[in-house]
Amino acid sequence: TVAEAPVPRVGVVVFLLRGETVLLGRRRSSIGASTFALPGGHLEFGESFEECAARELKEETDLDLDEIEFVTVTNNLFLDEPKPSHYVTIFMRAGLKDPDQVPQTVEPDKCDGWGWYEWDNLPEPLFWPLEKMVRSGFNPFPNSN
Ligand code: 8DG
Ligand code: MG
Ligand code: MG
Repeated sequence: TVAEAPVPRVGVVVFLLRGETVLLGRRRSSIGASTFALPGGHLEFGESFEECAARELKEETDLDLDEIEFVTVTNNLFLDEPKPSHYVTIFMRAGLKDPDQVPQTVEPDKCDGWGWYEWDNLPEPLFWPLEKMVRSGFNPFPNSN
């Protein structure tokens, strides 16, 4: 079979905020393996950003989201990867429907586990699209910019 021409894909990821903290997990996926990243995944045909965010969070953490809203978008080229990729990444923000809900590692093949981190004490290394935003001074907490 002939390899298909690569195309840009859409990723939807979530700044899930709880008090002063944000949810991050260490990736096991090929792109960004062993770096800390936001939960999220690929936009499916016909989905809204909010629907994708809620679905991916449920699939990856079993958490239920509340007050999901769009924050920003970035264009990310992963051309040096074994399988070169291009993602338009949609960053959403949300809270927990139930603040006592605990994130589960539903996909241990894709993520080592989830943790809550303070924005000024983030783990390293961060997945570089997120690292780039942090370095530019971006802050996901409302009323902080
Ligand atoms: P799926 O099969 O569940 O749909 O996808 P996934 O396996 O969960 O996809 P993913 O890699 O977690 O997310 C899709 C892409 O989004 C990822 O390959 C690159 C882009 N992306 C960023 N930043 C981040 C981030 O902080 N977290 C996640 N999960 N993806 C990100 O550019
Ligand atoms: Mg996923
Ligand atoms: Mg994912």
